[in-house]
Order: sequence, then C-alpha cells, then structure tokens
Amino acid sequence: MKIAILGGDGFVGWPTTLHLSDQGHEVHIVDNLSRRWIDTELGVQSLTPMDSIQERCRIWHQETGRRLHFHLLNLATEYERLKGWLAEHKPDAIVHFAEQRAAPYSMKTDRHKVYTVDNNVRATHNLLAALVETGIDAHLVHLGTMGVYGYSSVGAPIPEGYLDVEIDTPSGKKEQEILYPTRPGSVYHMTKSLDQILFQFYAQNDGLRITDLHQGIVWGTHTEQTRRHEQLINRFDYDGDYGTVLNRFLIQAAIGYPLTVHGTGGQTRAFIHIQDSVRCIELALGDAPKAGERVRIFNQMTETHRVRDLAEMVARLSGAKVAMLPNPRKEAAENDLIVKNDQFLALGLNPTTLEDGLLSEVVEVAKKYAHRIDRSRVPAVSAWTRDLARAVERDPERKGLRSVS
Ligand code: USQ
Repeated sequence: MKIAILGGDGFVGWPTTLHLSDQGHEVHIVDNLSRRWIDTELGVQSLTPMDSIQERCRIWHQETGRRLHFHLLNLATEYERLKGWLAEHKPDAIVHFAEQRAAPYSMKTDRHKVYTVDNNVRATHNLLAALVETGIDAHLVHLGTMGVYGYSSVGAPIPEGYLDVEIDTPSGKKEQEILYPTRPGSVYHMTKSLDQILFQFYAQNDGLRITDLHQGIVWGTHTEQTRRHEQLINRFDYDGDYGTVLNRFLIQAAIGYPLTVHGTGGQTRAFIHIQDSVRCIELALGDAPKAGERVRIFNQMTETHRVRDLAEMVARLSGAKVAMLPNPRKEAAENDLIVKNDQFLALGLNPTTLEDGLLSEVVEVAKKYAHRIDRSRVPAVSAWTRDLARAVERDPERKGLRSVS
C-alpha cells in the first residue's frame, strides 16, 4: 500500500513509519516538524539525540534499502497544498498523528489552548474536507485517545466507542446506538473529542472510511526497527509537559530523582507499549471499514494501572524514592477504569505487558543519555486552574525537589 503518515516525525509516528516501511509499504511522512519547534519554545530536548528527519530517512535507506519520502507540510494552515498533495500522491491509506498531543502543554496558557484547538481541529477538518474534494478513497486511521471518555468510575467496562441506550419515546422504549459520551479532562483531550464528531459526520455524509484509535498512555521507547541503528532512535520526552507518567518515572529512577506522583496517585489509566502501538496501527490498516459504514473505533490499550502502583513498582525495581506532590491537574483523586479491547485481541494482538525486563530497558536508555537531562525541567508545572498553580507553587515538597535539581 501507499501510506501517508501525517505526523510521522513524532514519538509514535516515527516508529510506525519504520514498522510499515519494513513490511514493504511505500511510506510518505507528512509533517511540519512542529514538535521540534515546541522543544525549542519550551527550552527542552528529547532525552535521546534525534537526527533531522531527512537524516533519519537516509539511515533507514542505508540500513534496509527501503526509501522513505518526507514532505514538509502544515495540515492546519496549508489547506490548498494539502489538497494538491493528496491529488498528486493518491495514498491508499492515511495515518493521522498530526496533532498537538500533550495535555499539560494545552493547559499552559490561553495561547496554548488556542493553538491546540486551532492546530488539531483544523488539521483534522482540513484533511476530511480535502479527501472529499479530491475524491480519494483512502482509509483514514486516526490516533485518538482513551481520554475522550474521561476517567470517572462508572463501574462498567468502557466499550469500544459506542454505547447502546434505551430512550423513552411517546410510542414506547427505543434502542439507539450513540457515541460513548465524552468527558475530556484537558483542552487537548477536548480536541480529540471534537475530532470524533467530525469523523461521524464525514463517514455518514460522504462515505469516508475512518478508523479512530482510542489509545492509552504509550510507554517504552524502542521498537524492533528503531533498535537497528543508533540514528534511528525514537524521541523520548521526560519534561513536565510532554513526558508521560510511566516513562517519566523510569527516567527519574535512572537519574536518582524522586518519582513525581501527583496527589494520591489514585488515577487509574490505560497503557500500551510502543511496540504494540505500532502493531495495532498495522492491524487497523488491514481491517478497513467499507464506505457507508460507521466510524470504526478501537480501544488501543493493553492494561490498566493506578499511578501510585506504577511508582511503587519502579521504586521496587530501582530503589528510587517517591515524592507525593500536589496535583497540578483538575482530576479525581481516585478512579477505577475498566476498558474493553476485544477487537484488537480478535485481530491477533498479543499484548506486551509491563514486565521488569522492558522496564529496565527504558531505565538503561535513560542512564545512557542522562547527561542530556536538565533536571530543572522534570517537575510538571502546567496547572489546570490558577488556584492549582498557586498550590503547586507553595508546596514544601516541591520546594524540596528544587534542591534536588
Ligand atoms: N502523572 C503523575 N506524575 C507525573 C506525570 C503524570 O502522577 O509526573 C499523572 C497525571 O496527573 C495523570 C496521569 O499520571 O493522572 C497520566 O498523565 P500522563 O501525562 O502520563 O498522560 P496524559 O496527560 O493523559 O496524556 C498522555 C499522552 C496523550 C494521550 C493520553 C492517553 O500525552 O497524547 O492521549 O496519554 S490517556 O491518558 O489514556 O488519555
């Protein structure tokens, strides 16, 4: 297949690019390199040294003989170029990662909220409108998030996108299938909730073939392909905005930094290893919906864990200390989470679960590049409200962390 990977320079986009290229697909990366610019804005860098996208593609060709094609294009602001690109290249499938993906970044300031909504919603809508206009019947696979559902404990498993409800009508009870109600916990998660409505409309109105992957928190860094050459290494975020919880704990353990648990650590979240993440995308691509079918929704996760249990596990493995910090986010102190993921299991996903060997691998990578870490950028300081920002700032434990840095 000819596959366009929108956002193919990112944390999941790059290993997906390599995985699909390795399988013999013709892969085109379309990216505006905004993630690299955001590193510059924040004054942080990936823990792992990343080469330019062109250099990464050159090394992949040198190692495997397979060509990757890179196109510098901004989906959100260059609509006409996007349309022209699609008309010229006519991909069979499109994987859409090209959105700002960090909740803390989206909550930093009003400017970051506006940027995240403008960038994400426009990128997705431009893509949908351009597909209709060019008449290209590509299967669109979008990277959504488990966070569209929210994390409240309802006591029942979260289904894969849809919920059967019974409605009282004057002529009696009627069954209806609805999108599972969204309850986003950040501006970023809100944009993915808005994406869902855009997909529903374009699938029903124009027959676009769309799969939406509601992914959990990705952990790990290497995949089979990124291990093949030092210059194919994946990016790896540790800072308070882009680093995600389990990878952050592993990096913190590697550099002797107390594990930064927010609140009581009572949040339960869904997780998936990066190797499974790229495999799920392959499986979703191989199972395209037909025109006129409703949007296909998968829960892309393999297990759920409570944050404080993860901290305890990493502390046990590494001897790290745990710091309980005031939570900068507005989220429940405790939640349960039960999630269905039957569809990927039925398609043949064999889940990689949390195990000591893989956790230690991440710690080893972090130790190797520890000299690249700016310890002052480890704490998460983007707060969801002004009151939370003040509480975070006043906290004595956080002041203690400053002396660690
Ligand atoms: N947390 C800590 N300590 C930290 C960092 C985070 O206790 O040092 C807590 C947070 O308060 C939160 C949980 O860990 O309760 C998860 O935070 P996270 O930063 O790992 O994940 P999140 O902001 O939800 O976002 C990440 C990705 C996003 C993806 C989402 C999937 O950045 O792109 O959509 O995971 S999910 O969480 O299932 O919605």
